[in-house]
Amino acid sequence: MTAETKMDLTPIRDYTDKFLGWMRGRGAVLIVTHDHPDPDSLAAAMALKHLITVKTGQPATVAFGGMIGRGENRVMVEKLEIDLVPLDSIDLNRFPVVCMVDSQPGTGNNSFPQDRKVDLVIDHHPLRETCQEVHWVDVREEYGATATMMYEYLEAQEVGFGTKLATILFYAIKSETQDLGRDWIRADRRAYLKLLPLVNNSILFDIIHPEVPRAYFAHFSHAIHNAMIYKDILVFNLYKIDTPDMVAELADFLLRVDEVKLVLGMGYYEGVVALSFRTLRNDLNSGEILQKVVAGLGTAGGHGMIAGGQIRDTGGDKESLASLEQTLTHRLLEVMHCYPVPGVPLVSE
Ligand SMILES: [Mn+2]
Repeated sequence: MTAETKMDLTPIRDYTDKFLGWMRGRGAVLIVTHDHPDPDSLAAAMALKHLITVKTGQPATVAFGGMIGRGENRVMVEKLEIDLVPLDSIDLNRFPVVCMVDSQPGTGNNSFPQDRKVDLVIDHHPLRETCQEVHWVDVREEYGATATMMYEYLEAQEVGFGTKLATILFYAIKSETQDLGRDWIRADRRAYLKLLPLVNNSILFDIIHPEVPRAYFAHFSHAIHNAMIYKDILVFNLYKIDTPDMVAELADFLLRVDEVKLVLGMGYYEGVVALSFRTLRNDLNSGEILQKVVAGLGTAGGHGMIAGGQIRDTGGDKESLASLEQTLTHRLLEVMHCYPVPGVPLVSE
């Protein structure tokens, strides 16, 4: 064993022993992901389900809000047989135990009713006050992925798992940290390296290179053509979209523009404006910046270099969305102390 892979799992074993002991015999378990779940929340949920099933024998159901839109995620759910149901399709009273992964109560990015009790939270986003009401809380803000925490749980409990779950966990760490290039720590690298030999690389290839509909390219085209650059900040507006996670995908894509260090993107899906914020600067706190930008309008949260947000109860027509873009741009420039600065289009014909 090299120094890199060595780790004292005793505290994690003790903690997981305790909550598994508490859970044992309490009945059906519900595991909630954040809305429009990404690979990290899906992986964490599937790993927790596996852990609970093996260790307690209790049935566990994974439920999500929103939709699974992104091509990579759809291929992942299909090929890796990820078994999950929409949150609004189940009777919540059937579940005496509720767990939440990669999210926390009251963040605005999950659809679990706020007046209902959550028993266990596993997350790597900044700790929220609402977790004071939660019995079992493991929030490690420094971790790059919740999947890394779940890998450590399985390891500490000596629970074996197959190539499918290994591939899910590996892909989660890979995509969430962009191959250990963004917001990662040694623990993520350790889990990534330990999972690598267990991965089904043919399925992994299919996930990374999914077939996508023509509409996917239309979103790219819209974003590229209406993106505006203000100094080193790029803002784009997708207006109405059919897959909310397109905003995050395009935010990552447009962050590659050489003079750009910050990207804010927005898109409207079923009554909610989805926001994505990305930066290459590691001296900034993306979650806090986006929270200031949406103050009084919506909710936001995130890590150092990536953040997401939601604005509800807003018009979905072109004028309302254009005016919201103006408001958010103005606020972001003020937060970054560079208002006013003229905007120039990313591309000009
Ligand atoms: Mn995550």
